Amino acid sequence: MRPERIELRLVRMPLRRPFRTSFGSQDVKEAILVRAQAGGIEGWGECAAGRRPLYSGEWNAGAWIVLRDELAPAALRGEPSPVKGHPMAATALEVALLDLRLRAEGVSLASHLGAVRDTVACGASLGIEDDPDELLAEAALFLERGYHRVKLKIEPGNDLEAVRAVRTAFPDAPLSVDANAAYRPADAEHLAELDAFGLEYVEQPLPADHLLGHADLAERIGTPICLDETLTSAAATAEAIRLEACSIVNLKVGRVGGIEESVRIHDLVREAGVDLWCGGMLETGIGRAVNVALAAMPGMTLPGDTSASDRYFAEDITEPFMVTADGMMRVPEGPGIGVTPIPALLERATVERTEVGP
Ligand code: OSB
Ligand code: MG
Repeated sequence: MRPERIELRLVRMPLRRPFRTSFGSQDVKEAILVRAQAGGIEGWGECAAGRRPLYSGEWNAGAWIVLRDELAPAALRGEPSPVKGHPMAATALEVALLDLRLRAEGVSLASHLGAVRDTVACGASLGIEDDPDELLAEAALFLERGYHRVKLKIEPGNDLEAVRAVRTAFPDAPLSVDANAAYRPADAEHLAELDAFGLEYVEQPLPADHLLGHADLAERIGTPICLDETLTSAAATAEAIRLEACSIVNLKVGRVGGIEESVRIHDLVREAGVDLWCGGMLETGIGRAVNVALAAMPGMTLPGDTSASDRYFAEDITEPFMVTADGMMRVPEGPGIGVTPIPALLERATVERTEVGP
């Protein structure tokens, strides 16, 4: 469906609590939203990039230009874009156009994806804390709320003690850790000390391009390895599985360049019998709706990083996503992604807006 109009918006929302990972700390969520219109219908997509290129090479200022000057003009002309890279920017546009089409057809994204459940099990990803008591309090909060898994961000110097404290307080809780690429192959012995804590997995211990490094590490530690940053496409995911660089896959639609690529990854991971779950990038309700639909697919075998809106924001820009007492979240049922920005909340969050020319 060829769009008649495309608008870009940059939204900024304060996070309720600073979110610190091995690559940095953020206290504000900033995201580009793509709004595509045709025949009186509109579709929305969210770009997962942040203010700075720290998780991957994409960042909002760059994504804005590539959307404004390349990706969106090509879509308005009804042409494929020749642009390489920029998967998060491309995803935002792809989702907006798909949302538009599915709304026109009256089909939900979840049913388009072949989703098999109407609620999904939620996990929470907790940032690094300077105060160990704060981390314990955060872990307690989410476990009491019924979240099905708590993931702790780690980095060299902020790892074993923090994990030990949480494990001691919650001997049976499903726990995992995420290093966001902060370790090196020489840290294998140190990482093997995580084996004592009965973790579900260690996520992305080594840099993204260390495919063989992860395969070697997997032979030296007992904790299963889950990959995130490394898995940028279906091809990369297939190679990681074949090399046994990971036994668990985190799928993020923005990291892999869109819904179509996500479906390919889902299908091949399922075929390989490897565990799969849906990651997150602190999305607003627009991106969260997509994640929740993906998390409802049949190959998703572990709880995702799909937390309630109020875990991130005092006020989301859509109707808030909520987690029930048993740690579950409803999959939107309406056409397309099933949610839209609430105009007053969107206006309040918008810091920049532009209409794209063909
Ligand atoms: O590595 O999964 C990650 C957030 C930003 C960038 C990278 C990651 C994360 C998270 C948060 O872990 C997941 C979420 O709650 O959205
Ligand atoms: Mg991760």
